[in-house]
Amino acid sequence: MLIRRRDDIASSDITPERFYRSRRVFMRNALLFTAAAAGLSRNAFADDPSPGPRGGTYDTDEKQTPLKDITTYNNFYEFGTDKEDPSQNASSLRISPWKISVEGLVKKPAVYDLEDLVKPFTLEDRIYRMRCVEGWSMVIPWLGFPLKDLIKRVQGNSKYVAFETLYDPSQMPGQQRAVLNWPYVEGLRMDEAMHPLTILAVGLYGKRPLPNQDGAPIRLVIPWKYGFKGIKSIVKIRFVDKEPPTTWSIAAPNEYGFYSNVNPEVDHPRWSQKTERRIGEFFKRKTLMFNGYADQVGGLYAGMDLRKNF
Ligand SMILES: Nc1nc2c(c(=O)[nH]1)N[C@H]1C(S)=C(S)[C@@H](COP(=O)(O)O)O[C@H]1N2
Ligand SMILES: [Mo]
Repeated sequence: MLIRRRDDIASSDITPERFYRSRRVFMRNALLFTAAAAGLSRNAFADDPSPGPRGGTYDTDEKQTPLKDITTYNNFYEFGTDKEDPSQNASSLRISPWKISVEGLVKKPAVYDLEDLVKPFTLEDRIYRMRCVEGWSMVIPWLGFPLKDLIKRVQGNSKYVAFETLYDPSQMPGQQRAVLNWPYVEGLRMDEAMHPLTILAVGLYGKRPLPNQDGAPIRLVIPWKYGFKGIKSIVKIRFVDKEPPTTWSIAAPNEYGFYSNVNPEVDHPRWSQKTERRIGEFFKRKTLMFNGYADQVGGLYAGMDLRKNF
C-alpha cells in the first residue's frame, strides 16, 4: 500500500510486499520440512490455540491461521508501516477505560463505556476469510457480535454509517507522522452495515480482549471487503446520509474506492487481484468474488457497475 506520498516515491521503489512474504513463507516451510524430517511432532507448535468452534452458518471450515501469524503480521499504520511494527509497538495503547461515541442520525446518541456498549449482545465466534488488498489472506476466528444488533438497539436511521479510530499520537506513535490523514476513518452503506456477516470484533480464538495490534478493544470486520475497510480501535460511530470519506480513498482515490469489495476481476492499478497468498501456504490461490461470500452479499450490488464502484 501507499506508505509515502506518491510524488516522493517511484513505483519501482516499492518492494512488493508479496515477494518479501513469499521469502519468509519459503524459509518457514523449509524449517517445517526439516522438523518433519527429524520426526518432531506437531506439538512443537503447542502455542497455537485449538481451532475455534466451527459450525456457525457463516463459518468457513478452512484451516485457521495460527494466532502467532494473526498477531505478528499486521497492518495498523498508527503503530508503523512494517508488518511486525504493530506487534512490537502497540503495547502503548490503553484499551481501558475506552469510550465510544454513537452520534448523528440516531435515536439514542450517547458516549458509551465499551463494556456498557457490548454487554447487551451475545458474542459469537465467526471464522472468516480475510483478504488484504495487498494480495495476502488469512482465516481468522473472530469473537464479536453483528453490527446490525447495535444499529437496531441505538436506532440508527441513515443511509451510511461512519467509523473513526482513536486519535492520540502519544499512544499511537505512527500518528506523529503524516503517513495517512489521521484519525483513520471508514464507512459502510446502511445495507452493508446491516448485513448479518458484518461484525464488530472484540476477541480472537474465543478470547477477549483483542490483542492491541489487531484493533483492540473493538474493530470492524466485513469479510467480503478488502481488509482496510475493517477499521481498528473504534471510538466513534456516526450515522450520516452522505457517503463518508474513507482514509485510503483520501490517500489514493484512483487506487482505493469506497466499496472495496474483494473482486478478482478488478485489478489494483499497480497489481493484479486475481490471486492471493494465504499466510502459511506456499502456492498462490485464486481470489474469489466477494472473497467467497458472493451467495450472501451479491444481491447488495445488483445492477451496480463494480468497475466504477470499486
Ligand atoms: N485504524 C486502522 N485500521 C486498520 C488499518 C490501519 O492501518 N489503521 N489497516 C487496515 C488493513 S490494510 C488491514 S489488511 C487490516 C488488518 O487487520 P489485522 O492486522 O488484524 O489482520 O486492518 C485494517 N484496519
Ligand atoms: Mo490491508
